[in-house]
Amino acid sequence: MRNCRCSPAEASGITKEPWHTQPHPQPATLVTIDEAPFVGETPIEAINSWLTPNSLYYARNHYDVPSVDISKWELIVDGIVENIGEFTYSDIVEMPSKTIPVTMECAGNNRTDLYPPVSGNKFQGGAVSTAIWSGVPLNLILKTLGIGRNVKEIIFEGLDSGIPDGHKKESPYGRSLPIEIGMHTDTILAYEMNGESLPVDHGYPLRLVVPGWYGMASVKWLKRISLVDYKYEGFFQKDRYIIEQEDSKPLPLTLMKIKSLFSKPRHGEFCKYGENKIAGLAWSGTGKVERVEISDDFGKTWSVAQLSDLSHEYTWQQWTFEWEATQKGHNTLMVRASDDKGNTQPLDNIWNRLGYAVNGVQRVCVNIE
Ligand SMILES: Nc1nc2c(c(=O)[nH]1)N[C@H]1C(S)=C(S)[C@@H](COP(=O)(O)O)O[C@H]1N2
Ligand SMILES: [Mo]
Repeated sequence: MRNCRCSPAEASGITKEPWHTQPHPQPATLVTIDEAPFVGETPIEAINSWLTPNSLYYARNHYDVPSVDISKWELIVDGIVENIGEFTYSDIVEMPSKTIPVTMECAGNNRTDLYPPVSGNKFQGGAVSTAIWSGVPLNLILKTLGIGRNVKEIIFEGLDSGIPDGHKKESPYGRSLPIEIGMHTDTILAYEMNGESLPVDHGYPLRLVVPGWYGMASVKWLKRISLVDYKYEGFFQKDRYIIEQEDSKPLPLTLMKIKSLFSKPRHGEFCKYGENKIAGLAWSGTGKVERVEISDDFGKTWSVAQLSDLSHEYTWQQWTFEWEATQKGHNTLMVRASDDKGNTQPLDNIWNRLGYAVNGVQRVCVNIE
């Protein structure tokens, strides 16, 4: 186990920067991970509030962002349906809507914590955000059209397309969901994000939002939805967003794993000798966050943190803890969350070639004056 994320040299070199006595400047933009197509993560300093402003919500684009002429845009719903659906933007916004706050994490978040390093977007911890989404429940549209017999999956196709790695043919970004997930009352086609019209980077004019799932499921810039009686095997279903396993079939990623983070203190910060109020966030797609624990002795003992009452089914929760620093100099703090389905974060990250679902216990190193 790597006890500390800073090397001894780095630890001894933690210097008293002027910023530590002043409020952190709030960066106004995303941290660029890739320029074309644009990929950006929320700056670590901004991951301290329950809701993420649209301008700081992480963005993960596989291809160039499509621009849409709304007067020509249409959503097609076809496949095994009694009536094929064609919806204009105004058809969609006039239907009964639902508003749900959701925490969404990219499956590649914290990929840079893996050792040996893996290829892929170099996300640190900022590819996770929370927004309040409004849109039409997908089941409402499907029920109106009439679902045919033997439907197994729903395929969602985006307007963005390109040539996936190692392939020759161009294909759109596409993903499928089991019919039961698509029919869940909280699976929505969203056209609003935090009360604003969906920003272009986040899927304007319409995107899928699948609460509890890693971000890849929530297809942006929707063009077509097809009901099928087979297993969809597109690139982003079969070749990506899977955990490869020795001697057995790859595991497709679905629900977000239990995870937690520190928003205060940050790695490398100074803390007081004695009482310090520390805080952070915890979330899980597999259940309700039930317990958050803190350790300052490399996991030998754990103390329970306070969880905020505010509890939406699909969002992260804030936690706080009064930490008594009894040892001057360099200290390592660890945070570990568990959910009500018995899932707990592992002490160490589980390495996988594509660098997904990294949810090992996070550590911060602090200096006590
Ligand atoms: N059409 C389309 N949908 C997409 C993607 C994409 O590249 N194209 N990226 C997916 C991935 S991997 C994630 S993590 C989320 C990110 O959504 P955001 O950019 O709004 O944060 O969108 C998903 N939906
Ligand atoms: Mo992602």
